[in-house]
Amino acid sequence: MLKPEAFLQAEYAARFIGSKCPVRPNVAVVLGSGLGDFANELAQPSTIPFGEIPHFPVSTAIGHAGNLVIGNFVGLSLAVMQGRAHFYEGNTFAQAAFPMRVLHQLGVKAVVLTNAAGGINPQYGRGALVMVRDHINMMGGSPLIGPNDDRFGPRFPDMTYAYDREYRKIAEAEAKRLDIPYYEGIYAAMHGPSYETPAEIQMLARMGADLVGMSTVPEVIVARHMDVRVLAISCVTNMAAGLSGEAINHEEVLETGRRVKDTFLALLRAVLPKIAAS
Ligand code: CYT
Repeated sequence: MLKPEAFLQAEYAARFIGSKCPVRPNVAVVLGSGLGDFANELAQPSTIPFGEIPHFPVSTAIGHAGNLVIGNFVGLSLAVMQGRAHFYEGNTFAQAAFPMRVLHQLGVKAVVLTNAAGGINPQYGRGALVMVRDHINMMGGSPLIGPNDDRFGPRFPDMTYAYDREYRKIAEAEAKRLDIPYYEGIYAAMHGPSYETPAEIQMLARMGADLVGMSTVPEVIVARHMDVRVLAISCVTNMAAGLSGEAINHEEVLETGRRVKDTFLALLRAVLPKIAAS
């Protein structure tokens, strides 16, 4: 539910962050489960725990540090969210995506959203990197429900080009150049927190989904509401329920995230300057 006070709250949170940190970021990265180490790459970092930022939702998920880190990265001013808040943690969709509002207020025009996802497409394997081309929102709600605030964006935002084609092409070109295997796919978002059943995965497969996860979509909707450009990259941390003959556990999800960390880092290092310049 988009609350009438959200705009003022985003301004207030941005002013708080501005008081802690001299750098004005232009690009933001959100790091999913097991991928949080990228924040250590920033030079002259200012680290602010989510819990200190006014109105920020708190992330309790295991594998999420829960810090906003702002600093320099290969010549860019970058804001990195080490973890994110989810709907399944008891946040509304609008709360879960509120950090997008604050980042936009700070001057961010582009976000790179990363996540750990289950692989539905049988071509994928554990550790595969997938550039998200589109999504299917199966979470059962939207962060924009409620009176629209025209200061953020329109009542009915277009979602045709939610996942920026130019950014995706940049990411794919850089992956190719670095010899990093990648796929392009459609991400289905479920609200969780239980992993899906095999029958749900069969349903999602028939709908055309290649990946399944429990995040990202509220943030994409809110980013597009404000015309912030989006690149989303999923790491297939496990094959989805019923596809591998094994049960899914969060430890496996985190372990795969750690295993692909260096590859992911190399890709981000190559992609971020290019999307900042485009
Ligand atoms: N895996 C994951 N479903 C999965 O199978 N990381 C999220 C949702």
